Amino acid sequence: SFVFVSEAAVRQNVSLDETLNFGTRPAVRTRTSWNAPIIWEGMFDPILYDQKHTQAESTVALTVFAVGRYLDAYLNNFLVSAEAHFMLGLPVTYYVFTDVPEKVPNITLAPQRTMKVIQVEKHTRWQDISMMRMKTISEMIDKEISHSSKYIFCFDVDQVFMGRFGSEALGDSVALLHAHYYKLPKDRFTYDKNPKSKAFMETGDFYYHAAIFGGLCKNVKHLADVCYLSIMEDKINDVEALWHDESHLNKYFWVHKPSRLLSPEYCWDQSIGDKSDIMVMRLVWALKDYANLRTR
Ligand code: 2GW
Ligand code: MN
Repeated sequence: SFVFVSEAAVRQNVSLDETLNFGTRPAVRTRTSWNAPIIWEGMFDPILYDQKHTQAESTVALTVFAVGRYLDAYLNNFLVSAEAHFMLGLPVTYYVFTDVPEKVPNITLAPQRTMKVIQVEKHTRWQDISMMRMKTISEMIDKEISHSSKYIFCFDVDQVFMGRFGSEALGDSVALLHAHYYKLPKDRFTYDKNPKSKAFMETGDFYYHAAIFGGLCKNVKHLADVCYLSIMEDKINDVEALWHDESHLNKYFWVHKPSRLLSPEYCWDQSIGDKSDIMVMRLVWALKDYANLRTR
């Protein structure tokens, strides 16, 4: 019946998300209270999504930062695996931000896929390396990305694609459910609880993971601007949110609800014991060598 629904959708030109099948994953939550879909394997017809986005000539930008030791540690595997799994069939532009452009690996890209390497400064504190991404993303959307790509996705570099990460993930404003929190009660969410921080929130909808966010350029630009301004206001007030940019991102998505949520299938931590909901690992956390990478 699912295939039938999809074929009918192609003929009748109904909106793509009307073909989502919310009944196929009874064990997990597939919609938010504001009716945004939460994307799990089995809910969507990948061929249909790809067809429609190809017809619509959707284009996608991916941003990733690899500064200091994170370049050697993660960038090559991230990019090689993205070539195998990320938005295959659609035009993709990678924006790689690094302090040492000449060290970016020379990867063979498929047709319609290009890479731009942009030099950024290496902030001394790792918290700033992470938080200041918001400023760079905002500037680059204005300068370049909004002129050439309809959608943008912003990624942490310490992860590896292992399965399809396709056009079903595209949406106006896209957030990711954090693998460690999607099953926990709200009182366990690690929001910033310091009233002095702009990221302060007492409760929320979900705990989102800042390792992936995306959407239409204008929406991600707004997100990056709001988060960056909040981060700077915290600096003036001499406070720092508990989980840095992730705390500000959670506050942003509490105030501006995302239109689409990605399940933890889109960013899984393989050290989690209970994998019962995970039908496919599309992207997994890379192993972290904290001893070598986080010398502060
Ligand atoms: C970060 C922490 C400690 C030491 C180094 C770095 C670091 C990060 C670095 O030396 N170089 C660098 O390029 N980064 C970039 O910042 C890189 O893209 C990396 O993926 C990103 C976030 O840092 P990461 O991946 O170590 O942080 P996580 O995996 O603990 O991530 C969550 O929390 C962060 C804030 O604390 C961010 O919100 C991140 O988006 C979250 O996934
Ligand atoms: Mn990370």
